[in-house]
Amino acid sequence: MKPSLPLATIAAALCLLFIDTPALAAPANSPAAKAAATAPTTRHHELQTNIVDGKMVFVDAKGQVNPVLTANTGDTIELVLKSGEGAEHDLVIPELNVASAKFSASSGKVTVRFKVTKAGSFTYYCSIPGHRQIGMEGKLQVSGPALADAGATAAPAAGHGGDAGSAALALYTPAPSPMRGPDPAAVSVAANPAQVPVAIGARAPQLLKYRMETVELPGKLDDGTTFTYWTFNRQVPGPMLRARVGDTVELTLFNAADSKMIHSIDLHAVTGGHGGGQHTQVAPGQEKTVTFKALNPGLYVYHCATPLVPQHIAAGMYGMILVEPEGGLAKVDREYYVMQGEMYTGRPHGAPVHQEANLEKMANELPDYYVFNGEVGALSKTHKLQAKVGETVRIYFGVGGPNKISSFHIIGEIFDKVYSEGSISSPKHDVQTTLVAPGGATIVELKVQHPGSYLLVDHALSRAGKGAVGVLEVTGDPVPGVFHAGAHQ
Ligand SMILES: [Cu+2]
Repeated sequence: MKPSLPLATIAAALCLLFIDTPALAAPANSPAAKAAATAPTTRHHELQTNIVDGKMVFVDAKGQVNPVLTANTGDTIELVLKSGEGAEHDLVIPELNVASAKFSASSGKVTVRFKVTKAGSFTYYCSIPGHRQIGMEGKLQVSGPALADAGATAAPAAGHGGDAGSAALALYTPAPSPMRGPDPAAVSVAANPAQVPVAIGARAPQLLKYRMETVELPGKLDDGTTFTYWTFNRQVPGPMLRARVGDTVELTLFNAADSKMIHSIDLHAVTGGHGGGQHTQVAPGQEKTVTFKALNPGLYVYHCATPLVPQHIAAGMYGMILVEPEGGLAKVDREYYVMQGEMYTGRPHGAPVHQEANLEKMANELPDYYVFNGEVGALSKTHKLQAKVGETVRIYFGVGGPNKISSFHIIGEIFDKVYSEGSISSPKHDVQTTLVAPGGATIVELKVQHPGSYLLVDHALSRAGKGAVGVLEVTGDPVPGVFHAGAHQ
């Protein structure tokens, strides 16, 4: 998929977070006259991908980062490509209609070979979304006259490389993802909203150690529809973390060995280091650790911060950390953990297929699905919220996004307290609907006073039809006078 201009612009802006120095090496100098006199030859280059100074780059056999490749018209160029850190990449030169096969730790080396027939300066880069913007690009300088027989700008040379998984020239046309049926291996990734860590209470600050794993896996998006989720701990949202103000948190992020992508974590509760994103860019099979002090109480979103960031978020990479104030929060009868996100898929909502992420729709903010806890039905079928009449329920509610604001509402209930924007200091009282920003959170509390099925929705109600519905099931006897159907008795 070739990023659209707005997408590339966003990605480039995000990459400013990570890139401190220009990615390109010094330009080559190949005098045209000398080049023209050189007989055509085959130029062999080995390029290995890696992460250098927080950037993704190509490195040649001499250790040169994003080397300038040189050739003369008529030469054949053979590129042997290997994923040094294990993540999936490719190499394309759209101006020359050159594209390698994708390569990763599991594919081994691939080879792309082509003949150059046109002089000029051409850009090679990785076409995996976000990778070019975070550093994976370099130049191919071709000297000499254009060849008279140049029909195409590149032509396949005879024979292919002998490496495992080798691939020859392919025209650069972004391949539409093939339609395939729902993945039979898909599992539910929906986080159980009742899995909330125990309250901190009144203890003194201490050191907490958390370990999380990023996992890419096929999950059930809806009945008969699956999707390749990218997750923290195989669930959406990722696990809720809980600390108190003043705690020191040591967080280790391990990226599963079979991941195709680099992943990371940016926690909005963290001061410094891009919230952790700067120092947790983790290649498949690796792990990285950051340590931070929880300086401010509140409810905070965390998310993957690897380009293309909205793509990683839309695939499920978000969660929340609660930082309790000194002395803890007031006791309630039940606590729940709910997050909203939107998803952009290649096929329409409800298609009985394995859905692929659609980055054009993401750039245009036109989601096909809105979900609570990762999948359609997560909170209306798989894990309903439960309470009994007379109990006080607290919901930790956040929006992963990546793009859409939620107008969070429970049909037939009123929030007795809302800690807007996750700020614990001073709640609002008696609220019907509360806005929650992407990358933002809120805490709502309600005492349930009448039995029934209460629907959790985003009150932008078209989104209910796209999946954003949950259920709070309240059991028990009605309180006289609160509500009954029919006339006053
Ligand atoms: Cu990620």
